[in-house]
Amino acid sequence: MALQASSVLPSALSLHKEQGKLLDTGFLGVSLTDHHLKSDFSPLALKCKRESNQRNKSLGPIKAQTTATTLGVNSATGEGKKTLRKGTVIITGASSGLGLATAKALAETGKWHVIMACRDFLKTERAAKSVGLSKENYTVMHLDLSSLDSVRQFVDNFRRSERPLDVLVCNAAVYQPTAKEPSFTADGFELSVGTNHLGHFLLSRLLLGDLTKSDYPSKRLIIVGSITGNTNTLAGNVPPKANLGDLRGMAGGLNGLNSSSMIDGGEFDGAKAYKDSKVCNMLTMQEFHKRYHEETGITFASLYPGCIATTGLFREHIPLFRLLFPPFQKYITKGYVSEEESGKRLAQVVSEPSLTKSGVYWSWNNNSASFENQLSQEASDEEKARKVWEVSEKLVGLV
Ligand code: NDP
Ligand code: PMR
Repeated sequence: MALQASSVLPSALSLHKEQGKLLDTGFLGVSLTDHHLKSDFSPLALKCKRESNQRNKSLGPIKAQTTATTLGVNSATGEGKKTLRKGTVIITGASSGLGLATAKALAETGKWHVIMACRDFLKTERAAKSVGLSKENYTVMHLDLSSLDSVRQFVDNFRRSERPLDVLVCNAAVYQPTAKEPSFTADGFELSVGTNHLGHFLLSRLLLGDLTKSDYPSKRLIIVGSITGNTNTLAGNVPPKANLGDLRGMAGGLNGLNSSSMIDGGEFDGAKAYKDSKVCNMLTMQEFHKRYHEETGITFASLYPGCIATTGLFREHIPLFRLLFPPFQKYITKGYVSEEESGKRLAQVVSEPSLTKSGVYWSWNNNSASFENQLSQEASDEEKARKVWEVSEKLVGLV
């Protein structure tokens, strides 16, 4: 049986000590010297990425930039001055953590109206107040990603608001590391993949036309990914590892009845289901880019915002994990970022003119400088991206 590192961090560490294998197999069975593993922050990787970033800055955004002077602008008063109109951004899961911090970072610029697309209205209103959002900068709209009906209803409601859609951020997620049995969405899909991937897949497919219509200078669709879905990193090699296999469970509907609840057809594992869902998120971004970037001019992007070890994502983890995870990330892996910093990062991907390149998985180095990161083999597998897309569109009823 695979070592369940996610079940409890310190005991996972001591297990290897007891077995005397720490030196042989490295940290949690992951060899630290394995040349296949690339730290996100390796100086060489950073240098290459910065160079390609520079190249792309000069080439990539031309199309979007040239439209900036004519589109998405308001003609201001008598002087004939033109200003960029306020952008509208939908952020799913904006009631806490990364989503809330991003809503705050964008709203306080005064340049964005944030649609907080959330399942709990009251919680979201309270959260908005707690971070000082002012009323004219946000609207709460109901969205439960674990129900395809709710996704469709959200899209209808949003259209009725008659706001343009300039940026969509697929951020919401659930993580069930301690669940012994799978739970399911309203449509019968395993909950993590159903919510984190399938709900967002339907949402973004339905809203693609709305984004395309936007006259904003740089319209974007952003799907939040993670390091833990990327097996070319140390974090991505902590068991259980992401692996979509041949998608047999997904093709069977992830319902745990006539098919497995896991994408690869294996036994249920909540931590793996989450990581698999993040691989789907990152593959979906690339498939969107391949199919629609040229035609629509939309920037499709994903990101790893850093390890925001204090968020509600870990609410179902055991208390000891929640206690030790933040200091572990702060002082040992040094991968920790505050919610505020992570919000600034995602806000950059939403609005920075320098981050208009499409098809990119963004990360940040220890100085908080963004760079184009490399996805694992599986998370950048074109054939898998196509298959995930095709199976997903069947599951959500688009074909
Ligand atoms: P939080 O738990 O703080 O935020 C998750 C949000 O998703 C909450 O607003 C939650 O709503 C919402 N949500 C959950 N289920 C649904 C649903 N069915 N319908 C609508 N909304 C739902 O976690 P984070 O801020 O950490 O996570 C945000 C994103 O960041 C996720 O995509 C995660 O994968 C990613 N990420 C997080 C990292 C971290 O270290 N924390 C690292 C890398 C990526 P509610 O408040 O109602 O529960
Ligand atoms: Mg990880 C550079 C090392 C690094 C980073 C950046 C993360 C991020 N983690 C790292 C290393 C390790 N983690 C190591 C060596 C271990 C073994 C002790 C370890 C363990 C661990 C656990 C048990 N880590 C975890 C868990 C979780 O339950 C979290 C998870 O997988 O959630 C899906 C998690 C995470 N580690 C991260 C990040 C960003 C997470 C959580 C969030 C996410 O990917 O969305």
